[in-house]
Amino acid sequence: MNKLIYAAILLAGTSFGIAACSDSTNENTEVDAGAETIDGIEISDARLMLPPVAGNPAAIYFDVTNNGERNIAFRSAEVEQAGRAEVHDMMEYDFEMVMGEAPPIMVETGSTVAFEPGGKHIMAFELAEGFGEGDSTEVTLIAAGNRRHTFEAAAQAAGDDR
Ligand SMILES: [Cu+2]
Repeated sequence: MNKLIYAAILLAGTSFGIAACSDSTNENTEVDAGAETIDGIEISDARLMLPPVAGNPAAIYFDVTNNGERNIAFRSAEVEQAGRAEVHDMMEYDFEMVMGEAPPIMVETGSTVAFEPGGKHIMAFELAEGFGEGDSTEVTLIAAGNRRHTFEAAAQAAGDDR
């Protein structure tokens, strides 16, 4: 019950509604659950920067472009090779820039939002044992209505060119 109310509030607060949700069920005809995509969403330059110290979280960067007809707000993320993931942004706190969990990230139709060092990123905690340079993982951006867009990100060693 609480979940339903929460979803209704989220839908009310964004510019897409029930129609957008029913669209996505029609699109999801692929068999592989890992190949979920949202029409019009394109990801480029995806990479996962391994932490300099093993056991620390990794940061995932990419550009997300919305060529679809509706604005879309991504609220959370999942990373296959990590125990959990959070969407982070840098914000000023006590005169210093610190990272913290970001509010839903709006990608307006026709625009690109950069997840990049010093800005928005996906933080991947508890990386799978043995996951390292040259490996890749599925990353899923999740929008309201549990619409999911999955892409691959390859791991780069800390200190590599970001
Ligand atoms: Cu972070």
